[in-house]
Amino acid sequence: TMADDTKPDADTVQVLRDMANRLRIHSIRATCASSSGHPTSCCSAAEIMSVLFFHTMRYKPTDPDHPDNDRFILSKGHAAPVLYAAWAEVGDISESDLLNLRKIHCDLEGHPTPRLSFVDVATGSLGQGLGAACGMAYTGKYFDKASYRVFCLMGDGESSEGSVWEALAFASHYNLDNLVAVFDVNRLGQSGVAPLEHCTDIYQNRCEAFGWNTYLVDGHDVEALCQAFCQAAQMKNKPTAIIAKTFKSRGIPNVEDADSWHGKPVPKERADAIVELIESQIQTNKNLMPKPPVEDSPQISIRNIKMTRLPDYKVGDKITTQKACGLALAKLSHENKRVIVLDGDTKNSTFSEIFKKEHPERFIECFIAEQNMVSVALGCAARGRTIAFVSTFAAFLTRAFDQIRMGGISQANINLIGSHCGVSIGEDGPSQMALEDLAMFRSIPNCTVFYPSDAISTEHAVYLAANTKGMCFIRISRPETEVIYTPQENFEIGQAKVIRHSDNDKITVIGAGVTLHEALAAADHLSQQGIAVRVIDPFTIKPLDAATIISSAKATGGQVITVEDHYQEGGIGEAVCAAVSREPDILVHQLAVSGVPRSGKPSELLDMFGISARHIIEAVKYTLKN
Ligand SMILES: Cc1ncc(C[n+]2csc(CCOP(=O)(O)OP(=O)(O)O)c2C)c(N)n1
Ligand SMILES: *[C@@H]1O[C@H](CO)[C@@H](O)[C@H](O)[C@H]1NC(C)=O
Ligand SMILES: *[C@@H]1O[C@H](CO)[C@@H](O)[C@H](O)[C@H]1NC(C)=O
Repeated sequence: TMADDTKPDADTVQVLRDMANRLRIHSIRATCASSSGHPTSCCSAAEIMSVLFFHTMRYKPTDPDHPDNDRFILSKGHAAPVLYAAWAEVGDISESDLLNLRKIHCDLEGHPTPRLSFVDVATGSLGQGLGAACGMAYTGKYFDKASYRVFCLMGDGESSEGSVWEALAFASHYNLDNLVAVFDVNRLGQSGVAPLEHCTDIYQNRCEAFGWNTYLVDGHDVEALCQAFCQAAQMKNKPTAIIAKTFKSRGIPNVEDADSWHGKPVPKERADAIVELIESQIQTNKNLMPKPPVEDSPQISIRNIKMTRLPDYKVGDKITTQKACGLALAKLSHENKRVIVLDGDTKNSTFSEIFKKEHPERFIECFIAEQNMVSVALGCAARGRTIAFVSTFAAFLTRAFDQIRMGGISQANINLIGSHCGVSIGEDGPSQMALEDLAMFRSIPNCTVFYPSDAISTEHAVYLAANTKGMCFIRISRPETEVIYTPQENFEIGQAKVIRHSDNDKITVIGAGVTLHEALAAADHLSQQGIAVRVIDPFTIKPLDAATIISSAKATGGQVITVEDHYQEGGIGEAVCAAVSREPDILVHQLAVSGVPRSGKPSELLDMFGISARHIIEAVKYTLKN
């Protein structure tokens, strides 16, 4: 009954207190064993963790990633030992394994990663957990329409991150009443005090200003915590913030609330005495079991999505890959109910509005908060609940690079679509031009990077991304370009297309997006002068089809020209150089954008920045002369 939930009986209160102290002891022991880690950050949160894991949250202890379970995100990821301690007390980790914290063969890493079944998203880069929690809560409320709830534990220091406030705004805008954020206000950060110290009322006022229901509690009072969590569960239409006043290193004499103890294990020679003191406060050895979840999330499948109709374009049609991408998402939406799209107020530029028109209930407007948008997508995709596509200008994804990087560490299944790449967007000028995005996404482990050059290949890129594990990036362009493939053409990741070739090709030109069309124009021009050029569309920049590139290069005298609407650093040319680096007889000449571009017509910019057909023709002639 509700009365039971609100007011745990005296026995339960004592067991929860004792559990908090057990979590402290595990955290102290584990960090001593590894001679590193953050026991002091664990100790401030011990009661919060005890109450969440043994009183509030509903989940299956033997099945940590069950879809019906309540979710927990440790946004202050450096407190990982207390999370591992909780799962040890639940029974999912052996107590002896806790002492392998941070060791090379143990998955109990310094900060949580999804190598562990109870971790949905990697944390440790501060300020990102709440955004992911928002994605899980949005998914629970609007897609799964299920009972599970989402809890996120944050530090006061990390709350200086702007991304925290992006997430706070998102959660109240979407009435995420299944979401609870706990602020562990222990006054201290890493190198000194957090800016608001113990002014918990300021946190409360700010959260209320952001539209949240709030409770101020003593974060070491398990009864107060139980009550606040229970009240949060009754709250309709608003997310709840629990502002918990705590003390860093709580329970460790001379260390509690003291400066200069962040990220330090207690001195080895004091560890036994500290543990004995904490142990002496434990009065019970009763074990609590978590409440089982309500089993009401739907059975879903997100695998093996088929293209049931061929693409509806004819060779020679003119359409931008941006529009083709929006149309492809709309088409994909009919093949699987769990396809969702997130956009950051650019839906009528990226054409994701075409998807929205078909399925408004599966479109999340994330407003102009790209970091949060990426974190929300990570949360939506966690536990395989959705196939999430994020779309915005590729240039604006760069501000979410840290979130993207953390998505890579999470081995997350999200798909990012970056529009308006390169100087070819024209008049809007350099602030809107993505010229670094390939470098960024190529550097993400296991990220598949698609760079389609026409509408047909764009549609295939979208379908392949939906079916590909790990992160995918699709780079799409603003100018209209001709459809060059037939509807029957088949596309595979890592398989380039040789789209122009003859027996006496003198050189291989590799372009993608608009520059592929420049390369084709150059090849046409050169063929009139009797110079045959081989032209390759790489389709995916990562993985890159090295075999096709090398065999083409060898067939054309070892001469290769790359041309890209991107900076040289980290772009297609460098990817090709890496692919041929063990081939002594292949020479790569790179054409890429350099310097700071400006406003102008797309064709003027392609020419001014050295990547137009004219420059390709010049480069071919220069190469063949030398
Ligand atoms: C984005 C980011 N910046 C800096 C750090 C380094 N760092 C790790 S913990 C920490 C202090 C965190 O303070 P707080 O959020 O109050 O957590 P506490 O340990 O006090 O509970 C810092 C600066 C980080 N992990 N992530
Ligand atoms: C997007 O929509 C707004 C509102 O209808 C309109 O003013 C704007 O011009 C549109 N932008 C583009 C690029 O179509
Ligand atoms: C991820 O990348 C590593 C290193 O390149 C590779 O060995 C592995 O096969 C990749 N995994 C997947 C699923 O692509």
